[in-house]
Amino acid sequence: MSTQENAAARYQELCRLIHHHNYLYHVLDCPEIGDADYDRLFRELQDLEKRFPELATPDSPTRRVGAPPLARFAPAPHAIPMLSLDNAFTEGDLRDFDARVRRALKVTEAIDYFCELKLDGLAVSLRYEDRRLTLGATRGDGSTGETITDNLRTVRAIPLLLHDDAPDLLEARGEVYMNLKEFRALNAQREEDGEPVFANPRNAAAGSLRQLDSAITARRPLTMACYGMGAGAQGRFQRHSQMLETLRAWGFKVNLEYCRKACGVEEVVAFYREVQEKRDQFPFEIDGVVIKVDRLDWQETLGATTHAPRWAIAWKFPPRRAQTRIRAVRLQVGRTGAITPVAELEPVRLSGVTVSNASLHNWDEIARKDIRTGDQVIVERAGDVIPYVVAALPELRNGSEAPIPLPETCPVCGSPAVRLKDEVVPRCQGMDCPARLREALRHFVARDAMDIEGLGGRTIDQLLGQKLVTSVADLYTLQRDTLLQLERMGETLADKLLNAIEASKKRPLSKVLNALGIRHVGAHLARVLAERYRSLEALAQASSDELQAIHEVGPEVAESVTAFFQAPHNRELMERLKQLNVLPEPESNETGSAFSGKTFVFTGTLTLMTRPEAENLVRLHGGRAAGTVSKKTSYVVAGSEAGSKLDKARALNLPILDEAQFMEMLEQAKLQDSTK
Ligand code: 3B9
Repeated sequence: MSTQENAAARYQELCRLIHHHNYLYHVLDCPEIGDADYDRLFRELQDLEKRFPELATPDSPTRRVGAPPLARFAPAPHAIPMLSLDNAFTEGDLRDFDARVRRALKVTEAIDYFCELKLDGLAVSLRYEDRRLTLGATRGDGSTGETITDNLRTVRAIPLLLHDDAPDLLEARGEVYMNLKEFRALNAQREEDGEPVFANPRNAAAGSLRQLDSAITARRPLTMACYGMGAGAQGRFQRHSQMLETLRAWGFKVNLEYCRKACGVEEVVAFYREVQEKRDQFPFEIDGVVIKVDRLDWQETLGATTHAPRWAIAWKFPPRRAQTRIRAVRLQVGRTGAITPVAELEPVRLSGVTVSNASLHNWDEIARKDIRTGDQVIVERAGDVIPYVVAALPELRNGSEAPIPLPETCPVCGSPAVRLKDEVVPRCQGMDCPARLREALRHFVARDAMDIEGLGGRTIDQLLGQKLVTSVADLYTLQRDTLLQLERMGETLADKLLNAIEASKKRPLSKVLNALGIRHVGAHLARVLAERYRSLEALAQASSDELQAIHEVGPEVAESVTAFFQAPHNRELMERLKQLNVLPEPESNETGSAFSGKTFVFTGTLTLMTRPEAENLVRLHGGRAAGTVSKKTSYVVAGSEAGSKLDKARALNLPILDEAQFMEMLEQAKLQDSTK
């Protein structure tokens, strides 16, 4: 045998061994060899791939350390949608669900349910072709996610290669998450490195999966458990539980040991109570249990709405609470001048993280709950949201507690703080308030605004402290020498920052509009406005009536926009930005745009793909898919047995395509968009 053939044989053997030990460790949780032996095998494989690069395959275990960084994530249309779950919050909700199920199925006896844990992570979909992982995607909006295959390959619990008996095409779905132990270790390390810590395991998992550089994902302790299938299940199973067992047999991690078959609603309730009781003992964070009708034929009969199956429900746990004391109350001034009270707490642990601040919302809430500085209080944290003070415990007072007064002046600049009649918080009226400017700057440079990377809170504070910036426009006058005088600012960093500032002069109009922080105009409305107007000048001239003619723009938004552009200091700001060459670009479609501005309506039965698939492909190329035919429809695609929509299209004299013509257009669009 030649060296080459030897190498190939050893390569295959090593891949097989490493896959096997990976599986034992990360999926089954029962390793057969120690870390050192595993590392030896792994290094031998790496070495072999270095010497014989032609041997390396995409599903090599070495790929788990990451691939070259991407410029962006490609859209990943889901042929079968990734649905979410309806929620139950009380036992009554659960009983209603059971009643609905039995009524729809016309069944009087107890239903077999399959109960699972609801892991607090991120839903992903994994596609396998010929048993190899070919596509990994996020859920996105359920019909289109993002392609994150390189990132998912780094997750050790995700098989790169399925066992022999798996079907040729398979889509597994489940949750990527982080175990609490690893989450705490990761945060401890970040704290040590001076990096911001993650608020919870879910954010840590999300932040890790969102990396364009999969080498970063590879260093994060992610894992994944499956709870269902997209493609590949058809006609193969009778029961959901059987499908999960089979997924496990094919190589996936399925948390079956935490699941339970429950016959009838009483057993479901018992399961829920048991799990809630043990909530703190699981190695991962859960936010409830998921209850599914086990029989797949019944699932089919029950069907789904556009957003969730009717055969499943998530029964959520109440948010976690803890008791602690309010040490002091700090007043925060936002970018609109809103002054909000924040309680500084004696640190307390709550669902795996230390909480030392909690929102008090506003003075109406403070009065209603009679909260005082020094009080013992109950704090609550539901999912991702900031912890807040639920209630005070007045019976624990010792007399030293003090009421929280409504401020009459801004705590930062001393300007009058005025509470308007419809508002819940007082607002600082100072136009030059440093706190407002600080928040305005932070908002201005944020990712979905001007996206000026490298301009973090600390640098902003330095710039403000030295009065180098007194308006967002001043960012564009910063000189290299000035920056270099700042603490911790080296040449590399200064140049990077200057480049980022320069690049931000040409952001899409929607980002610039968002950056300006016009009241009621967030990222979404900014896009809506930017699609209608081509420049800031054009928008500045729009009347309130004209604005209200836009779908989604009501009187409040319209007034806010016109008021913004009428205010003299905003006019000055616009003028200055223009002089400094900050010239927003008219909106264009970032991804595929062959169909940009075109609206498609599908009617009748398609044979080559499903309607959601076809609609996703239209969107992928920048077009819109609508459900009803109107004058604004660009094309009607008619499958067989098309009905009234086709008649209407004829009546309106719209272009009508058959399926083959549509496929041809799609091919053209693919070509056009791929050469961009
Ligand atoms: C199309 C657990 C979670 C979960 C389902 C879960 C989240 C979602 C779900 C998955 N934990 N289980 N299960 N333990 N966090 C049940 C919503 N299922 C689907 O997404 C789904 C999608 C389906 C059926 C189920 O069928 C259709 C096919 C074509 C069109 C419409 C529906």
